[in-house]
Amino acid sequence: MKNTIVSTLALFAAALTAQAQNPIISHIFTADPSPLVYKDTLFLYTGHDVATTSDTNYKMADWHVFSTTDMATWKDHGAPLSPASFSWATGDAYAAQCVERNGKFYWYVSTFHKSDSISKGGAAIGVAVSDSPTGPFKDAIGKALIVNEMTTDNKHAWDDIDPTVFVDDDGQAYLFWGNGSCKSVKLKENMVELDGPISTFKPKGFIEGPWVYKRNSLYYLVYAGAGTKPEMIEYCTAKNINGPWEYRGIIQENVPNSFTTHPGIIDYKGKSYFFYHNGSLPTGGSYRRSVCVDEMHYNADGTIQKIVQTKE
Ligand code: FUB
Repeated sequence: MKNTIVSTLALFAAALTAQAQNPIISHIFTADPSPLVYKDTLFLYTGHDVATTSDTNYKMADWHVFSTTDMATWKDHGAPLSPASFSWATGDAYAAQCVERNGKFYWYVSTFHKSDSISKGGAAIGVAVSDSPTGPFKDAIGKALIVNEMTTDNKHAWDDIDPTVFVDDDGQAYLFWGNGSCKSVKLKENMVELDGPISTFKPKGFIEGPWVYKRNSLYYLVYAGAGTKPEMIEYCTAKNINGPWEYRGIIQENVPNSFTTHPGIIDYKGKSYFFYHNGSLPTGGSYRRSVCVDEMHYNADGTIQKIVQTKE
């Protein structure tokens, strides 16, 4: 009887909490969250930091998938994709986003191009495809979708990272990405070919990590910016996906113990959620980050209220 009461109370407490403690993934280090709702499930695609505490740069081995149906328990589906899945790629698994279209799942990733006849190397964006949100995924086109070149001083150019894909109500898909400036291009209906010229623009404070979506006919461009360092999350809105983008302010201040943060926004079961990462796990830091989530709220005019970062 006593056990029954204890477990009933535990269930009641869990229902009241209805959200896991932050960071929501604690058995590995995760970064650059990208949520996707498919049917009744929220899938979360993340990067995977494997740097040691003495490393002074990123080491990101692969991309992971997690899922939840209650925002409290997260199932780890492993790492169905890594730079090694792309024959043309080498190096680290930077930020990525998976979107669904017509029952297929397209995972846009940032990594690096090998030095070959196509490129002298540098940041590049690829796309993998699967019939299932948890994979198996394979390179959709056998080459980079967006490929950069070394700069003249032989350093990697950083422009071509952090893809986000948005499919508008009329079916037109757009790829946004960038570091330093933001770039956008239309995608063909097959989701794996560009459909027109690339536009480049500079939202106020923009550093990297764009996330594009639409709510009540208003387009949102949320990104990691640097009003001060380390990064904060800022955003613009527009009545047209091609802009002009109006700067609307900061929605998340610096996060604990990480230079970067990275937005991922989704509505699920009647609530809006803001995913990001910080370095708050024991032994965590800028290269050992952890994905978190907090509820987000809009004002009546569509502006976003400041995110309250919680531990629970
Ligand atoms: O995870 C590596 C880089 O850090 C991402 O590409 C950026 O958005 C930042 O989160």
